[in-house]
Amino acid sequence: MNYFTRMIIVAGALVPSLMIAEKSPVVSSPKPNVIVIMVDDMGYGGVSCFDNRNFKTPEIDRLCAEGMKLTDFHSNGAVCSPTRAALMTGRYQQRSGCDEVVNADPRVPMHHIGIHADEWTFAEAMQSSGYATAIFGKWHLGYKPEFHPMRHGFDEFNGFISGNIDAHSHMDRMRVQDWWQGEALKDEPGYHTDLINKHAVDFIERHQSEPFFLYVAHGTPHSPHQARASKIQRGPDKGKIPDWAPEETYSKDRKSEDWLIRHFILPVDEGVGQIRAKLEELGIADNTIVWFVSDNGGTGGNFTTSPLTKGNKSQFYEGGHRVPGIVWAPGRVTPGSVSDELMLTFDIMPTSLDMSGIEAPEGLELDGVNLAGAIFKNESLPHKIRFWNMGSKGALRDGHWKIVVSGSESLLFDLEADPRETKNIATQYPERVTEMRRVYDAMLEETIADSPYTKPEKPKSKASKPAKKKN
Ligand SMILES: [Ca+2]
Repeated sequence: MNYFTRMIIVAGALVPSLMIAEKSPVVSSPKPNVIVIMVDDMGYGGVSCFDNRNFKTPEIDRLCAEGMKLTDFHSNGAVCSPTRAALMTGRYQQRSGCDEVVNADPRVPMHHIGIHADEWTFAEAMQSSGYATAIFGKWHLGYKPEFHPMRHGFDEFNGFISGNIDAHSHMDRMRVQDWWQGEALKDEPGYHTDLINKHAVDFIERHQSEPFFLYVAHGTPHSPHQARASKIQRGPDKGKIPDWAPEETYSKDRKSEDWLIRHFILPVDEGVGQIRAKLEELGIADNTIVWFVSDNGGTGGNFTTSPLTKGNKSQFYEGGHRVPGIVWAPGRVTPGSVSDELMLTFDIMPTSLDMSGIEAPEGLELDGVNLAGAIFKNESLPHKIRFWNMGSKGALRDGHWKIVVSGSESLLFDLEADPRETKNIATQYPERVTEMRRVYDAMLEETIADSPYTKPEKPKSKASKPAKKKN
């Protein structure tokens, strides 16, 4: 049991007896349904079954209590687009050239990059195997028509391309209307989370008798932070409360520090409950696997960071990429089980492909691994080394050892002895640091070589500054 499991149990979020529940048999069923629910900018402190000390998230907690809690689950990126590229390709985001945030501003070079037509995506793989496929919510993998989700294996799309939109007016931060229905830019009135939930449940209902792959990509709790009854922040109706806004029910105390975030996150929690209830109502829960993950760590402004982890979004300390991870699969996953195995976003695709009997095209090697043994049988995974990078910053994990890289500097942490990364012990282990840095540099060089893009050179005066983290 590692520090994170221990601390979570101490915090009372899990009943320890659940952890020793008997193993469930693995049900062998062809083409199980796959649902990936991805929240945006939610750190370890975002849900109460992990470390939310401010309020409860009952439906997500129920998913966790009935499924497996992944205590060492990490987003591939410390910001939005890179993690989403890794999810969609099963590979390090450097290979698809989507290793930085796709920017909403057309004057910025990173506005024009996106997921290349040559990529073999998660959705394409599932679609080609007879799955109905849909994404509802945030795409954030490029603005050009060739980057659109409908060109990358999705049959259906209701949502947005940008890194964030106004929850009501659906305008991005450049004040551009950004709500799509399929390939058409066409608004739908409603609070973004409610629209995503509605479409997800409707899609499940319509495809109950065939295998489906559903990507539920919430824009919450990314800024702008808006509850259902919050004012519109962007567009001609700025300052108004939308007609459709219902009365808030979770708390009347608007003075409470977490009021806004509570009312922002709990509609997502409701949606998780609606999805689970619909699967059970239709009798397809035992042939469905639901993943609940975040795309990067929390921000100070959304109160989802956790004192169990250091740092936050855009950083390569644990707070930037160690995120809540849950897998729920009745009959397959032991209820209340916990896995301390190191897992990353890009492992979800190879795990799903294996379960559905889909093989990658010849010559294509995925970086992610099949997690089936860990999540269905609670087995240990083979040892693996993992890296994170954006610009001049990054990290490398080798077992419980981790280096955090900034330019030419490498800090060393022992996550077993020091999970909060408080003591840089690089000077005590110079040979280990040198070797881990060598591996980091080699992995970065090898993956970037696959990128279809030549990155624009950054002005030298800014080379040592932190990478832009907007969005
Ligand atoms: Ca994000």
